[in-house]
This record gives sequence, C-alpha cells and structure tokens, in this order.
Amino acid sequence: MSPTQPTTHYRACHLCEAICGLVIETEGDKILSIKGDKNDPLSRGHICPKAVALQDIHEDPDRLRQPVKKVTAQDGSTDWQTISWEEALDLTANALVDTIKTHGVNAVGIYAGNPSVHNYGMMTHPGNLFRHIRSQNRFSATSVDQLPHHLTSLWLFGHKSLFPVPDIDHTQYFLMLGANPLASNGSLWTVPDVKKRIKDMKARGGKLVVVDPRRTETAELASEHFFITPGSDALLLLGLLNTLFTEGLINPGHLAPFTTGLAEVEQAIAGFTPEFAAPHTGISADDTRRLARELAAAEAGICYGRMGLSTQRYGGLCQWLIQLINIATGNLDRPGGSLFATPAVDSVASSGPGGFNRHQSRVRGLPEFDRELPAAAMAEEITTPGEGQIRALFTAAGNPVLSTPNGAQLDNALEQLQFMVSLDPYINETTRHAHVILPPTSPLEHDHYDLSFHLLAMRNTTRYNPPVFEPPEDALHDWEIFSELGKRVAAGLGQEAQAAVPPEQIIDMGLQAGPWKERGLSLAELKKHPSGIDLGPLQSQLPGRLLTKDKQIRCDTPEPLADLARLREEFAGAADQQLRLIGRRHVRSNNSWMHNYRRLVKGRGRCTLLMHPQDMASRGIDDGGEVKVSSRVGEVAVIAQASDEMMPGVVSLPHGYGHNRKGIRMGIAEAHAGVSCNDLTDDRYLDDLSGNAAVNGVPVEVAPALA
Ligand SMILES: Nc1nc2c(c(=O)[nH]1)N[C@H]1C(S)=C(S)[C@@H](COP(=O)(O)OP(=O)(O)OC[C@H]3O[C@@H](n4cnc5c(=O)[nH]c(N)nc54)[C@H](O)[C@@H]3O)O[C@H]1N2
Ligand SMILES: Nc1nc2c(c(=O)[nH]1)N[C@H]1C(S)=C(S)[C@@H](COP(=O)(O)OP(=O)(O)OC[C@H]3O[C@@H](n4cnc5c(=O)[nH]c(N)nc54)[C@H](O)[C@@H]3O)O[C@H]1N2
Ligand code: SF4
Ligand SMILES: [Mo]
Repeated sequence: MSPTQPTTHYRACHLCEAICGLVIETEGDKILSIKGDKNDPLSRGHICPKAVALQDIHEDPDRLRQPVKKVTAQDGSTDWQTISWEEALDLTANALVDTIKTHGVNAVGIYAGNPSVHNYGMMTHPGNLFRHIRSQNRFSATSVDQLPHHLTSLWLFGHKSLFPVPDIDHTQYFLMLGANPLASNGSLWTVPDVKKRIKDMKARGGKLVVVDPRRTETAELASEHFFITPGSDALLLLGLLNTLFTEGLINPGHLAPFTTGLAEVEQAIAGFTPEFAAPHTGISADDTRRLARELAAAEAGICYGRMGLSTQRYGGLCQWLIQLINIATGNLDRPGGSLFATPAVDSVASSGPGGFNRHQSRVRGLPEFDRELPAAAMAEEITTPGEGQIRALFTAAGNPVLSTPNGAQLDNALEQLQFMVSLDPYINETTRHAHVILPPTSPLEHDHYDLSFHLLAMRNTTRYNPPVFEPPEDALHDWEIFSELGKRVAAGLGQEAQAAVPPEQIIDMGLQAGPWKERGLSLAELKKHPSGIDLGPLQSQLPGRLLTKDKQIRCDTPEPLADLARLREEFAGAADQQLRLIGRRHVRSNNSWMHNYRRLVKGRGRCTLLMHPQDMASRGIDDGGEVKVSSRVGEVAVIAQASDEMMPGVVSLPHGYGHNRKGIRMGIAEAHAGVSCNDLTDDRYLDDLSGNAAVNGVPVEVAPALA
C-alpha cells in the first residue's frame, strides 16, 4: 500500500479509565480523523472531547522527542541540551549506581504517576530497573487517590486489586458518593458512555442518589441529590449501616456461608446513629434511614464512592464501610450489584496480594502499602538529613509538584536533590528540576493493551491494538527505557539483568493462561478482532474468587474498627463553621498534563474558585472578583465564581493547574496557567488510617484579594 493512501486503525483511547474504542484515519504520517468505534463492545461508539487530543499529543511541538540534559552556563543560568540515548542512559545509570554505592538503595526515591497504569509497557517493565533498587522510598499517585480501595480489598477480599465493579446496566438502585462520572468518565469503574447508562437505568425505573458537596453534572442527572459536609461521609455510611442493623435489614444472602464478623461490627458502631451523623453531615436522620431502607429493598443495588470519599480524612473508613454495606445487603457479587470482573489477562492472579504497614516512612512514621509510602511524605524524605535521606529521584509519568499535597514544598525540595531523572515527554513543573529527561515514544507509536482497566470494567471485553505509527528510528518506548536502564544499573552493581521480553509477549502468555483460555484467546486471535472481543456481563464468582487465606470475608477488620475512635473524637462536639476546599474535574481536562492542547483549553478559564453566593456576600466578594485563598501551608490568588451548585461553607478549585512556574516548556498550558490547588492542600492533612492524602475538605480562608 502506498504510504499516502488513507488507512484505518483501531485503537483504545488510553487517556482515562473509560478506554473508549476509536477509529483513527491516517494518511502517511498525518491523522485525518479520530472517531468513536461503534463496534467496540464496551464503548459502543462513545467518545469524549479528549479523544481528539490524541492527535494534539502526537503532534505537539513541545513534546520531547530526544533525551535532554540540563546544562549550566557560566553565569549560572540553565538550559536544556539534546543528547543521544546512549549518553542519557549511561549518565542516568551511573548516577543511580553511584548513589546506591555511596548511600544505599533508600537514597534513591521513586515516584510513579497516573499514566503508568494507562500504558501497559509501564506496568510490565518497571521491575527490570527497580528490582536492582529495592528502595523503601517508593511513592506513587496511589496515595493521592485510590489507596483506601486497595486496603479495603486487601482486608476483605484478600488482594489489593480485587475491586467490586458497579453493574450499572442491571441495577435498580445506585447510591453514589463523592464521584462525578459525567466529568471523569468513571473511576475504579470502567464505564464508557455513563450518561446513557444512567438514563437507561432511570428509564427502567431505577434510582440514582448522589451525595456530593457540589451539585455536579452527575447530580443534575440524579433522582435525588444530597449536599454533604466534606469529610463527614463516614458518619453517613455508619448511619446507613446502623439502620440496616437496628431495623433487621441485614441480608447477606448468598454471601452468608462465607461471611463472618458482622455481629462484631454491629456492636462497634452502635453509637453511630443517623442522629449522631445529621448535624455534621447536613443530611437528616429521616433521610438517612429512608436511604438505608431503599437500598435494602432494591432487587439489586449499589453503594459506590470515589475520589471525594477516598481523598478525605476518613478515606479508609469510608471505602471499608461502603463494602460492608454492599455485603450486608447481599449486593456484593450479585448481578445489578457490584461484582468482580474477569479480565482476559488477570493481573490479580499474577501479582502479590499487597501488604500494609510492614515498614514506615523514616521521618514521620507513615505506613507503607504495597511497598510504597504516602506521597505526602516525599518532600520531608528529601530535605531531612540522615541515613536513608533521598538524594536521587526517579519520576516516571508523574507530576507530583502539581498533584501531591503541599506541592510548593515539594517544588523547593526537588532543588536539593543531587540527581533527578524523569521518564516523561514534557518539561513541566516537576521535570524542570530533573538533570536528565528521558522522553518515550508518543502513545500512537506503541501498541496497546489494557492491563488495568479490564479489571475495573462493567463488562468483560478484551482488545489489543498495534501501533498507529511506526516509531521514529531513534526512539525508545517506556518499557525499553526501563529495560535499558535496568541492564546498565545491574552491570554497575554486579547483578544479573532481567531479560527484556516485549510486553506483547507477556500479554500473549497471559491470554493463553488466563480465565478465558477456553475461548482460544491469544494475541493472534485478538489481532483478528480489532474492535475487541465481547466476553459478556460480569458474573457472580464468590467464594471462588476470594483470595483471603480462609476463603472467608471477615467483616470485623481490626484497623478500620480501631479508627472509629478517631472519628468519634473529631465529631464529638458541635459542627464547626470552617470553610472547606474540595476539588473539581472537567471533561476537557485530565489531571495536570492536558492543558497544552488548544482544542481542550479554549473557552472561559476553568481554574476558578466556585463559591456559594451567600459565602461571597458575607465576605464582601464579588462574582468574578479576585480572591486570596489561604490554608495552613499556602496562599493562591484566583477568580471567584458565584455558584449555587456549591453547598454553603464549601469552595471548589480544580487541581492540575499552576503552569506559571519558571522554566516549563508547555506554551499553551503556560498561557492558561491557573493556580495549583495543591499549593493549598496540606501534607499533614491525611487519612491517618491509610496515609492517603486528604485533598478534599481542607480548611481554608477566602478573602477579597485587595482587602
Ligand atoms: N488536589 C487534588 N490533587 C489531586 C487530585 C485531586 O482530585 N485533587 N487527584 C489525584 C489523582 S486521582 C491522581 S491520579 C494524581 C495524578 O498525579 P500524577 O500522576 O503525578 O500527575 P499527572 O498530572 O497525571 O502527570 C502525568 C505525567 O505523566 C506524563 N505522561 C503522560 N503520558 C505519559 C506516558 O505515556 N509515558 C510517560 N513516561 N509519561 C507520560 C505527563 O507529561 C505528566 O508529566 O493527582 C492527584 N492529585
Ligand atoms: N475529565 C477528566 N477525567 C478524569 C480525570 C480528570 O482529571 N479529568 N482524572 C482521572 C482520574 S486520575 C481519576 S482518579 C478519576 C476520578 O473520578 P471521580 O472520583 O469520579 O472524579 P471527581 O470529579 O474527582 O469526583 C469527586 C467528587 O467528590 C466530590 N467531593 C469532594 N469532597 C467530598 C466529600 O468529602 N464527600 C463527598 N461525598 N463528595 C466529595 C466532588 O465534589 C466531586 O464531585 O477521574 C479520571 N478521569
Ligand atoms: S471518555 Fe474520553 S478520554 Fe476517556 S477513554 Fe473515552 S474518549 Fe478517551
Ligand atoms: Mo487518579
């Protein structure tokens, strides 16, 4: 075929968890169009405005194509110099080996960001490098995100990644807390086209109840919406569970033969009544009881909570309580409830269960989870002298300066490092501190398989996509960079390097050994079905799928039960009048790194502080006026926007902005800089149980900027 003839490619969008199927038309090295793939059995043609950004990412002149090294001129100014891969890899490996030999493995810090789980080579190959750097100073976006879900799954189901997935297509009742899938397209819940699925559910007589301090896009679609004071959800969930117990509504159904400990939970939570919760949550005791009865009466129902519940002071308790409610109502593992997916390549079977609190962070004693420490501890581990201090840092697909609490403190800390390397295509707020940046191929230049999101999907499907474009000659994929560095570091430490098996071979083996092997799945088979293969709706699989040692679900988990004392103490007095900050997502944005694409940033600036008109009036703030927002750790100036979507006493600012720092090279993002919400969030404001960052519910003050 001539290279100038139009060619059709099938490809999953990897930008968010919805993993929509795309049809991409190309001619030579040009993209002609990007559209939804109607034949994709999961996404059925759905896409959002971000899909077209794949073209912008691919073509972005700011995206690095070659490694760069920081060079300092005689006057002290710095610049970036393009270097060869050979030099970049050698330089990086030497610096890592030197650090390890002089200061030990813990002197190397590692931070892995969110795109790692959207890019399968970044999941199969980090071990090729990090097995030689067994540092305890490992961090990731997990501890600013889904850590409480992992812990709950570990405690109740025996594996960190056994996540119950809401079966929206078959449910009649959906209680959703702290999630906004209309903007996020779903999280820990792969659910493309969620809007239509919600509408279908309502059309068949189902009910959606949303609990959120903001009347979000999702709340607008709900049958009922309740405002809730940020950070108080655990009290509401306890009130619900308490009602189930006191009104005789506990019915674990098919779970009963292998479920224990509910009686102990009943005793422990006896004091947490709907009346105790009401003054703190703002939701009446009558409404709480009614919601509990409705959920219990539903033929099949779902209780689900996401970022708003995970990243608050009681994230661990909240996610644990949600699963107890699903168990107590018999809705776990039941069609129309929440079920475990059966991915064709089962990463649950091939990974360890994870562990908790086996070691602690050096400075503050925060608990490890799955060999990672809370990201909120990263800055102090860099700046506090002593044995085990981080002196060299490896960041991969992460921008912690904008995405972790008290980002400004981390921004300063990174300047102290002796060496920093970033595996990243951009010079951004974090990577500008690096000494070397290693840019991988563009997403369309490598193949694609979803290792993460089939595990979270509301329907079992499987799909493999070859690359849309051949990579340029002198380019390396993320997985190749890990392997190449692994080889060099192993040599430097006198260890044996792991063989670099290409990711597609790992997938091929996974498919042939996986739960659907009887269907004859293999890479070759998947290649025959470019839109993917439908494996059907989620199925009930307990107790078979449980990975707890005794194949039981033990509900009386000691850690969250002990955490009830902290909750009781915090809410012992009257409700306070503190103004609280929460986050916000927009369908045209994605965390910190998608503000450099013209089509996505056009229109009114989105980095504004939403505030209830009453809260503005009492502070003399005008709609559209500039305000100062301050917290224990910092202050930002931003435009305030009046909105009765907000619960009075709560303000909302999106995260991922703040592209006004010196030295970044993302022209469009700089022109739409905004401020970083994580210059206000607090590295000391955590869910003490899990160590997860509480970026929602942060106490703040707001005042007119000129006051
Ligand atoms: N206040 C507040 N803070 C939050 C949140 C919030 O709701 N509120 N949300 C939190 C959540 S849920 C998350 S997941 C984190 C995200 O936190 P991070 O993962 O630290 O940040 P991202 O913005 O996702 O940054 C992604 C980085 O990966 C790079 N990148 C993109 N694609 C690739 C690739 O294919 N390969 C490589 N090597 N690099 C790539 C980008 O250039 C960018 O530098 O933020 C968290 N922070
Ligand atoms: N367009 C877009 N899509 C995305 C992303 C993105 O940045 N942009 N990020 C992706 C990532 S990494 C993730 S993890 C997911 C997140 O997916 P979601 O969790 O669905 O997304 P959020 O918009 O953060 O929803 C959190 C909701 O919690 C509410 N909230 C805040 N505090 C509280 C509280 O204390 N209690 C209650 N009940 N609610 C509260 C907020 O108002 C918000 O509506 O989205 C993914 N998809
Ligand atoms: S919802 Fe949008 S960003 Fe998410 S996978 Fe689909 S097209 Fe991509
Ligand atoms: Mo996330």
